[in-house]
Amino acid sequence: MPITEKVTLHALPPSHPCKAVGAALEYKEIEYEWVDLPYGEHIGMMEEMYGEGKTRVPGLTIGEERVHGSTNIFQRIEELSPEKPLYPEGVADEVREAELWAAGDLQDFGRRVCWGALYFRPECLGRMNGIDELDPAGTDFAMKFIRSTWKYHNVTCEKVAEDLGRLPGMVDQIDGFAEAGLVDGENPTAADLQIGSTVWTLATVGDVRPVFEGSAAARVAERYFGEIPELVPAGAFPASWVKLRA
Ligand SMILES: N[C@@H](CCC(=O)N[C@@H](CS)C(=O)NCC(=O)O)C(=O)O
Repeated sequence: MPITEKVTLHALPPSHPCKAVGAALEYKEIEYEWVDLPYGEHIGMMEEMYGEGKTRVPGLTIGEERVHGSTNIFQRIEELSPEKPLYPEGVADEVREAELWAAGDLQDFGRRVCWGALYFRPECLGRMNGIDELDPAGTDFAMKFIRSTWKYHNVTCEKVAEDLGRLPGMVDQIDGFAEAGLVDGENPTAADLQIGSTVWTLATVGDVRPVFEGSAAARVAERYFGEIPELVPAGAFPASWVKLRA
């Protein structure tokens, strides 16, 4: 049964789970409006729409219905629009498990590595909006903002170095998902879209791009989210932190 009610995705522009939801709606051919909320004000606006404590994006309204969080949204649109399944028969539970991992562990990892790299190259913060290099005043602002993200996401150099050490294993794990038929097949699964959107974001960091080379993770990121620009040039992290795949 096609969805006939108005569908609106409440998002923040660089958010990887929002991009995953957008890609799922497009794949399902569900017409929707993407609404970017103003950063900062998004907290109150989200709570007003989705309920107390639901401050983060994405949220999806389907007529009067409110669905909060990417994994709830994926599940709901699958129920409402089961054609072109995101959880294919036979591997549905395994796909869901891989999706939950991607929306949890991998997503957080993406935040720490990206904000981690930008700390060392704050003048690159505008690149996601097409500004190649911020001017000195812009860089002052960027430094303050990036420091606030470190505090918010509990980023430390110790954690980032540990994350970078774990990354080759995570890329291998995604190759394992591909071998098990959970991702990188003919049609996208929920796991493809959740993994792909975070890997796309991660691979904008020049230092970690080589870790993805030739992997299923890189293939799904590019296939579903397009060519990956280098937003933070290689050399941001101390070289000894970066580990390649064996
Ligand atoms: N795992 C959740 C994560 C939601 C989340 O952390 N969203 C971020 C954007 S990627 C957000 O709203 N950040 C702003 C904030 O925390 O206030 C999901 O997939 O829905």
